[in-house]
Amino acid sequence: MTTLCYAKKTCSIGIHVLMEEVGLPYDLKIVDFSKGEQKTPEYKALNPKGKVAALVRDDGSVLTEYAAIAMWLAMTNPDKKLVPTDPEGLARTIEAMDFIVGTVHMLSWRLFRRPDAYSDSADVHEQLRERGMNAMLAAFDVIDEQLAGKDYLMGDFSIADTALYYTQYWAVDVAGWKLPPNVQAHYERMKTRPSVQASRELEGVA
Ligand SMILES: N[C@@H](CCC(=O)N[C@@H](CS)C(=O)NCC(=O)O)C(=O)O
Repeated sequence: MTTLCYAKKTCSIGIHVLMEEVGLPYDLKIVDFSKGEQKTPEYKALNPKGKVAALVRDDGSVLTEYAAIAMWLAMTNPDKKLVPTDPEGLARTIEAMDFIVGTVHMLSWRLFRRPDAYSDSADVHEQLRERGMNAMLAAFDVIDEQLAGKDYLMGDFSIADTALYYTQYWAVDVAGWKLPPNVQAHYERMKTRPSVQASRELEGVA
């Protein structure tokens, strides 16, 4: 059975939502970051990057990287309509996901959360955190404009929305920031989806 390797409060929550959207049986394997399990030889044998999410598929092969996993789930379950199929819609979905994973997550949130990864000087960590926060809030302003007049990033729900969802979770539930109005409304809308509710319950997220 397909197994999702996940860690609580991480970007894997977005893939977890997609597993629920797909609706097929799957297993969950928790990777406990508090015990450093992502860096153990056992886990690195599975994913040498030492990161989540990782998806172990029926044939034993492992898929990593948010956009790749999301796209594979969408394309192997076409009846769920998780990604537009026309060239413009597909390109726009990748555009939105790349911005969220590359800019909101990797360039902004990581700087806010892990300033120690960028400098050994503890005296600049607060400044780096502030830069990360400002970059993330500026990125949400861009997304806010994209969401104007729409329920979801592509109009209809798609894999881009679950990427946005995990960054919204961090901004609101972890950092306590205020989101711009359309992004906040989108987050509330996401939380009404049974897939989001199920994944939150399974991960013990309030
Ligand atoms: N570009 C990767 C990022 C994956 C990633 O950074 N995951 C974080 C959790 S949000 C992780 O596993 N961090 C483990 C660590 O830094 O030790 C993706 O899109 O999946």
